[in-house]
Amino acid sequence: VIGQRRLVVVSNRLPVTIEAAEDQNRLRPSCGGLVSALIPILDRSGGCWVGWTGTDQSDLVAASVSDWCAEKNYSFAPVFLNAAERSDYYHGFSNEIIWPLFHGLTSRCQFSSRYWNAYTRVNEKFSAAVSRIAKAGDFIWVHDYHLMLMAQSLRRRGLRHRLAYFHHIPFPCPDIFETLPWRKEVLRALMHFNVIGFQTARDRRNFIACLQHCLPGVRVSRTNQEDHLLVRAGSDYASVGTYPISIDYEAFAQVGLENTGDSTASDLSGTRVVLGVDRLDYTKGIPERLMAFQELLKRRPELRGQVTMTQIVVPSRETIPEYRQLRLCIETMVSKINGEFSIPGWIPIHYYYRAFSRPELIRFYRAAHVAAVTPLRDGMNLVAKEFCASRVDKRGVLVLSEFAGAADELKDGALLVNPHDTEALAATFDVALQMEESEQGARMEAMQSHLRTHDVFRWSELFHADHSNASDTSSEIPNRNFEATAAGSHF
Ligand code: ADQ
Repeated sequence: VIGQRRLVVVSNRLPVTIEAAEDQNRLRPSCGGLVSALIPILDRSGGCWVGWTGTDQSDLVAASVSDWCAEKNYSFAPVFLNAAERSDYYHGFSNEIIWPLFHGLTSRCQFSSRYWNAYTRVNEKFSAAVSRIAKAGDFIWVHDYHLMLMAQSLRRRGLRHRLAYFHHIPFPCPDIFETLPWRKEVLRALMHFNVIGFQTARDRRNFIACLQHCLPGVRVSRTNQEDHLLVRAGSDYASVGTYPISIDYEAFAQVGLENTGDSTASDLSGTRVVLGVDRLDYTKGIPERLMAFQELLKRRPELRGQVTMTQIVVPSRETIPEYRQLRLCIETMVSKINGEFSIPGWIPIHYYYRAFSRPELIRFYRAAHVAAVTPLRDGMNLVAKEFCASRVDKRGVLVLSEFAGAADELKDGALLVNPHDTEALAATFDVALQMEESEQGARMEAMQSHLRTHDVFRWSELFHADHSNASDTSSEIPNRNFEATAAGSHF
């Protein structure tokens, strides 16, 4: 319950991964930013999570996911997808169109109307699942780009709840967004939500600019909150705001304290460690980072034997050929660099391709001298925040891509870099490795003091408060000074 309302989270996947066996399914928690952020909220407030099981229709799976919740504060409402839906809605529209397009990588997009048709059908399917479980007064909170059409289809089903949407990934500028053949349909559907949240002011500005560019007649009005606007498109009104997502800060800080003095991971080799922790994805800039580390070893031969890179990759989207190719590319690079630079007793890159538990990840964070969080583009990036929260010793340097949403909040403490600039990235690793402890402490304190007060619970409370205040109908909108905005007006 959030406020007085039951929380209903809707996202593409449930937060569990199911490994099917003949007579029994094994379930384990999924890894990824959305799950990391929402689980602490559901743990605390209870509620219901509507999402795909990752499987076809199955009674056995339905029973397993319900068993999983038996000791939890929340329940699951499973959605099942068949092979065609998985291929065209998930692999196709979501992962081959929206994901690359919204990260600015248009050349990777495979536009197809078959994908679009499947996307609309699956959004309907999710709406049917929500309609089945929705009760009056629920706080229905839809998450991410897989489900941008949901409010429209819920309205068609007659649902009258206020509906909230949070967009976890970047929102592109009009020059990129306009290449989407279904640009108007997507924007019109989004405008059926009452509250729409973005990670950064830049994403929110891009969304408004896309509305102005693609939907003539859109009106925008400022509110008394700096980062919030009220938008009108036809008879639809939405409050559009910036809500940078965060982490359960104390959970990372406390595990860190329990582990003080525990020297695992990198300390084994006695070298200084540059750490990367990423989901397998081409947006995370892993090959670019490896290249920069190689450049550092070339440029500063005296660091050989002194510095190690630990790169952890959690498997993701493994059934998609592009992701399998990326894995191969990373593993080939790791092996080439290790082949070229290893000396007896020292290997330059320690590479792990698997998921770790929270305490294990925290040990890696604590043992690192430098965290290299260098995505080519990222909605937020929670690894950057988790690293800072784990550093109860106030040591360690965050090297952060200027294209991660987290850069907005952490720019005073992190060393910001352009991940495409190999030489600059190598030089930044060098600066980070040489940084005095006093400067490390001051920078870490600046980041921690922000994160301590801007944790994931605050994020959810702010969203909920705005959802509660949002207007249901146009008659509730106060007499505002809506600006008949031409494309190019800045908000
Ligand atoms: P992701 O792209 O999944 O999230 P991110 O925010 O970095 O990216 O979250 C990754 C999560 O996975 C972290 O919580 C991390 O601890 C976990 N993780 C990574 N490697 C792991 C491993 N080997 N074992 C276990 N856990 C691992 C999307 C957007 C982001 C946005 C989030 C939340 O792409 O930009 O920050 O949603 O909105």
